Amino acid sequence: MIDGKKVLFSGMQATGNLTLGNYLGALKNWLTLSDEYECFYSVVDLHSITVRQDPAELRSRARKLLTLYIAAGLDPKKNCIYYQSHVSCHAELSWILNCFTYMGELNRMTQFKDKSAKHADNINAGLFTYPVLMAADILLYQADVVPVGKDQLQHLEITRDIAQRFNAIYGDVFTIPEPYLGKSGAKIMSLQDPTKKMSKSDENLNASIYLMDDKDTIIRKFKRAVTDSEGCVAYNDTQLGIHNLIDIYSACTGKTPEEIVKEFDGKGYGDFKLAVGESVADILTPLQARFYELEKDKAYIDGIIKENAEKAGYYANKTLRKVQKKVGFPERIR
Ligand code: ATP
Ligand code: LTN
Repeated sequence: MIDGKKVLFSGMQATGNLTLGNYLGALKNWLTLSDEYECFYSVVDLHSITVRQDPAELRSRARKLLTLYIAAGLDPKKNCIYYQSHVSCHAELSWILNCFTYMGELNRMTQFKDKSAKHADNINAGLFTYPVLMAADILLYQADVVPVGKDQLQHLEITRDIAQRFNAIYGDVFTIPEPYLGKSGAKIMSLQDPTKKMSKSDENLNASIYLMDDKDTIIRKFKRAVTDSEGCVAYNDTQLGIHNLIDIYSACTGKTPEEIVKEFDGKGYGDFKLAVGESVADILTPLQARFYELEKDKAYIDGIIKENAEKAGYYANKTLRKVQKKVGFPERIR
């Protein structure tokens, strides 16, 4: 608890350009939770170097991501928006938690298996202990809830196991976090293959809507979206492409799938796709305008970065000092 409020932690990696999936599945949920909780939203750059990065590009993407958090509507005065690498407690707690995590547990992580298959030439120890760093992120702030997509549930589970193991030995040190899975837009699928999730690392640029795509590009990508030959807008498990478009339209307009099916009764896919594209552009255009405005104001963004790193550092330090004491490190002499 901070000032009587429960604590929320979440983060995103600055790898690749954010997609509509990231926005509807993650960022949009963050916005709705930001009044109820004391929120920490991190740009998790320590995690990013588990795969090779170009240094200049990583720095630039990380700043863009941090700016996007604000452009998407997160108030940086109320939400602690910061770079993970600016708070060294993350790495320090991660080391300690490594000593309370078993190889066998980490071996089971599906993300590790997927990523090591994808980066077979660089299966580094950081990729293996990635979930421990994630546990450190969450536990440092004594987070009660962690909004994540389904793909991260396994990492949340290991975070809870590590915390419970630590608490069983040393007493109630860590809050045990709960995952938070949003309702609408839980999983946005690829526009080119509706059995696959929309992903920022998809090589097919038509498969994903990027948050920075202009209106014409958005409309064009929706026009090309893979559907089926049924020819009617219906919400079922066989018309996967249309199902996905209904989910997107619903998330952007607040209309229910039933209302949408009624709205497009008797109309062709062309009309529907155009409406979906327009509803997405209506959300992304103002977000982009805010982003470009913010990006110009270097001093303002720098101020936020500094202030929030200090705020995050204050809370993170409190937990880290407690943990260091519990495990038996000597007290600091002041
Ligand atoms: P990558 O393509 O590199 O695997 P990603 O697009 O899956 O990346 P992440 O950085 O792993 O993005 O995820 C950031 C957040 O966005 C997570 O909470 C994740 O669950 C959510 N997210 C990512 N893709 C989607 C999607 N298609 N639908 C809903 N949520 C998503
Ligand atoms: N692994 C997450 C990003 C992430 C995160 C976290 C999410 C790192 N640390 C702590 C929630 C809480 C991802 O790839 N989406």
